[in-house]
Amino acid sequence: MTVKLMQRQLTRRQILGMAALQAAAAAGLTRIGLQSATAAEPATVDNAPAVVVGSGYGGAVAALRLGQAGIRTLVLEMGRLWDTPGPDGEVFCSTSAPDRRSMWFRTRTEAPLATFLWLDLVNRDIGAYPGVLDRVHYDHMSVYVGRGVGGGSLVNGGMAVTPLRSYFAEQFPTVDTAEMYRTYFPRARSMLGVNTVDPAWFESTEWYRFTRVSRAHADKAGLRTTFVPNVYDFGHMEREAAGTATRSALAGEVIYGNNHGKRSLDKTYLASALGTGNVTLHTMERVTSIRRTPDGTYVLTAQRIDDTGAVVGTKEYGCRYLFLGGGSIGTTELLVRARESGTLPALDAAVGTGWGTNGNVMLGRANHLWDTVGANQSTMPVMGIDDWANADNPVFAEIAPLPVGLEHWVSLYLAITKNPERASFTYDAASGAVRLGWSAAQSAVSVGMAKKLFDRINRANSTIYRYDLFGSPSKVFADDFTYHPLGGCVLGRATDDYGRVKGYARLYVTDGSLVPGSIGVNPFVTITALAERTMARVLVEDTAP
Ligand code: FAE
Repeated sequence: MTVKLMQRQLTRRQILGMAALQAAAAAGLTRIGLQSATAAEPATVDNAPAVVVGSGYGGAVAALRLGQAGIRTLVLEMGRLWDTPGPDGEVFCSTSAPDRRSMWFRTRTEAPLATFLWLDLVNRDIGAYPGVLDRVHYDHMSVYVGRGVGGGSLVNGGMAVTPLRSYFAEQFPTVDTAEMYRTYFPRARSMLGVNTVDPAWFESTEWYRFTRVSRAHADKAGLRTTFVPNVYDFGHMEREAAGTATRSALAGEVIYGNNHGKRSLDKTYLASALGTGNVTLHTMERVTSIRRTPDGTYVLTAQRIDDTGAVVGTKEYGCRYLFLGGGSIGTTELLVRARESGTLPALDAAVGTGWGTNGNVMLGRANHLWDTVGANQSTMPVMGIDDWANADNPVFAEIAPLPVGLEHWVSLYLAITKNPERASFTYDAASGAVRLGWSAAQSAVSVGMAKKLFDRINRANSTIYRYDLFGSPSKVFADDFTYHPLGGCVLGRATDDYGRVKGYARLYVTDGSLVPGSIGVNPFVTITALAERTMARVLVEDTAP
C-alpha cells in the first residue's frame, strides 16, 4: 500500500498506522504495530490486557477504541496483510483472471456465478494459498467471507446502507433507536468514509447504464428505487472513467479485492488503531479455542499457519478483556465449541442460535435485445429496488453489476428478503467440527419472496429470468449462498444489550453475530455502529481500575 491521501483527509494517526502496515508488508512481517516499523514486537504482548479476534468491522472498531483508551491490545487475524504486490505488480488479482490470491486455500475458484451461457467460463484452477475470499460450506448453505486484515471490507461491494429505522427497532427492541440514529450510525458512516455517487455523473456515464436499465424496469412495475451510499471513493471512480486514475471498480475488481479506490478497513479504522501506538496485529494466526483460568484470565490458543496452510506453530495468549470479531460464523463457532467442549461451560444456551442469511438470493433477468446493459460496468453498486415497506412481501434488491467486458443483456440482483427462518449451530464432539443446521426448505422461503417481486418486474417488462448463470440448467435463483451471514450470538439473548457475553465477565462480541439473522439492507454499517455503541459503553463501565 502506498501512503497516499485519498480524497478524504487522513489523520496523522492513520498515516502512522498505514506506514506501519506498509513497513510490515515490505519486511514480510506477520506482527504489525507502530513498533514493528522499526523494531521487534515487545515480548510482553503474549499477555496483552485486551485481545481482539478478527480484523473485520467488529474487530476493527474494538481495536481502535481500545487503542485510543490507552489499552494495549493485540489483534489476531487468520488471514494475511494484503499489501504486497504479486508478480503482476498488483496486490489483488483480477476477477477475470483469478490466481492463487483469489481464494482461501482452494485449487479452483468458487465464484457466485458458476456459469455463463451454461458454460464453465467463470471459475479457474488456482494454486492453494491464503487468498482473500473464502466460501465456507455447510450442508445446504455456503457463506462467503473475506480473509485478511480488514475482513469482509476487502472483498465486499462497499454498499454502506443504514437500515430503515422502524426495522432496526423491530430487530433490536432493547436498543435505544434514537441514540443509534443520532450518534452511532453517523459515527460509523463518518469513520468508514461513506460517500455517494454524483447523480449527474451517474445519469450520464456508460459505467452505470446497467443500473439505469434496471431502474427503468422497476419503474415500469411501479416499484421505487433508491440511491445507496458506498465506501468506494467516487472521486477516484470518476477519474478512472476520465482516464486519469488507475482503474479498479471500472476494471472489474471487487470480490477478489480492489487495488485502488476502496476505503477498506485497513485504510480507515485499522490504520487509526495502529496509529494509537497501543495496537499490535498478528496475521496468519487462527484462534482455535478459548478457556478461562481461575483468576479470570482468558487464554486463547492460536495456530500459526503458513502460505501452504500448514500449521507451523501453536501459541497461547492471555488477556483480561477479550473481544470477539471473527464474524458471524467465526465468533459463533469459537463460542459453540467453547461451551460444548466444556472450556467455557457457563455460556448461555442462546449461543449458536438465531442465525440467518439476511434473506439473500441472487438472480438474473434476461433483457430484450434492444435493452442493452453495456459492456462497461462499475463493480460498485449504487442503487437498490426498495419494496421493504410492502407488508405482503418486503424485499430490498441491490442492482448488481456483471462486469464481463461484453454486452450480455443480463440484469443481476442480490435480493434481501424478510425471511423469518433461523438456524442453529451444533458441535460434533468426535471431529470437533461446528455445523450449521440450515435446510434447503429455509432457502426456499427467500426464493418465494424474491420471485414474487421479480415476477412482477418481468410481467411489467415482458422479460424472463436467466437460466444459465448458477450451474445447473434450470437454476434461476442462487439460494445456496449468502454474502450476509448474521446472528449466532444475538444481542440481548446470547449477550446482554451491549454485547457482553452472558455467563462471563469481560468477554464481548462486537461483530455480525449480534444481528438476529436479518437487517433488511447490506449489513456492515449496522455492524460498525453497534460495535461503536458497545465500545462506548464498555470503555466507560468495564475498564475502570
Ligand atoms: P468480517 O468482516 O467477516 O471479519 C471477520 C474477520 O475475522 C475476518 O478477517 C476473518 O478472517 C477473521 N477470523 C474469523 N475467525 C477467526 C479466528 N478463529 N481466528 C482469527 N481470525 C478469525 O466480520 N455488506 C455490506 O454492508 N455492503 C456490501 O456491499 C457488501 N457486499 C459483500 C460482498 C461480498 C462478496 C461479501 C462476502 C460480503 C459482502 N457484505 C456486504 C457483507 C459484509 O462484508 C459483512 O457483513 C461484514 O464483513 C461482516 O463484518 P464482521 O465484523 O461481522
